Amino acid sequence: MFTIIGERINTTLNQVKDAVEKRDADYITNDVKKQTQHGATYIDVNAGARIGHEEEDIKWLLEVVQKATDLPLCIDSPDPAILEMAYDLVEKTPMVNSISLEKDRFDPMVSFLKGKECRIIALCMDDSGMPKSAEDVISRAKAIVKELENIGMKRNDIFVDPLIQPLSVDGNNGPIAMEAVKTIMQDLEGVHTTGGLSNISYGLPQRKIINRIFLVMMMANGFDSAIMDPLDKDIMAALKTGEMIAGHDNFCMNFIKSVRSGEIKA
Ligand code: THG
Repeated sequence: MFTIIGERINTTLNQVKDAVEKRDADYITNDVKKQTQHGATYIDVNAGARIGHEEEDIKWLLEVVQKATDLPLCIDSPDPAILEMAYDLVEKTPMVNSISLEKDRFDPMVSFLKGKECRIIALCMDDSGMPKSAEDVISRAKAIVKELENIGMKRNDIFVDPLIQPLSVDGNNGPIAMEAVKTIMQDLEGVHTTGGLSNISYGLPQRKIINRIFLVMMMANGFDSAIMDPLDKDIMAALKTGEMIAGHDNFCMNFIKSVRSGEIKA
């Protein structure tokens, strides 16, 4: 089954930032309830945008979000200390977003993850910077999965993020992501792949159609999770249709159900 990580509780979004600043629990509760109703698997929680306030903001958010949903959370921060603190505040086994091969991130993350029950997003990033080719992504994916297996993590709990980069920066960023995902899913059997879908369309007009077509093309290469907006009806329709065409919808029941409920309407 495709894993939908609902991206909307993120203080880079102005309305979320305002709500967090004002401690407006109703706004957050309402948004989380909607993401839950629309089929999110995890709710991503990122409080990184108010510099100097991440710790107090994420504490408050985790409490409010968990009151609003039974879904597990995806705790999202570049700071290992924040992730470690957040881990202790969640009730359900979380997705931890994220670890990378960058030394000052990798070492503290490994010591905190050892023996912990969780799922993990592994970024294909190391100290030499962003990957420049599919081969770069694939070699980092293999290296980080090996390290995570060494500390006892199961492939089924590892979500490799190939680091989707904008087409507006390099026209090859689509093919790089697709080729990397295809090889990762073949060569590292059992892992998942995920990533921030909307990165692909950064700097271009009409971003939604780009994100939507990109999602289905990635799915054709084995992509089985995304950090995305579950309230975007069109992308959710594309996802369900893609799942059916990829052979992941027994007797097309999910598709038919979504048509009957009005969620999918061409
Ligand atoms: N990989 C991993 N984690 C991530 C990312 C990733 N976490 C953060 C981010 N990238 C994914 N989350 C979001 C959250 C919201 C939006 C995009 C990605 C979003 N963006 C609109 C935009 O880009 O135009 C903002 C528009 C608005 O203000 O509403 O909604 O890649 N592991």
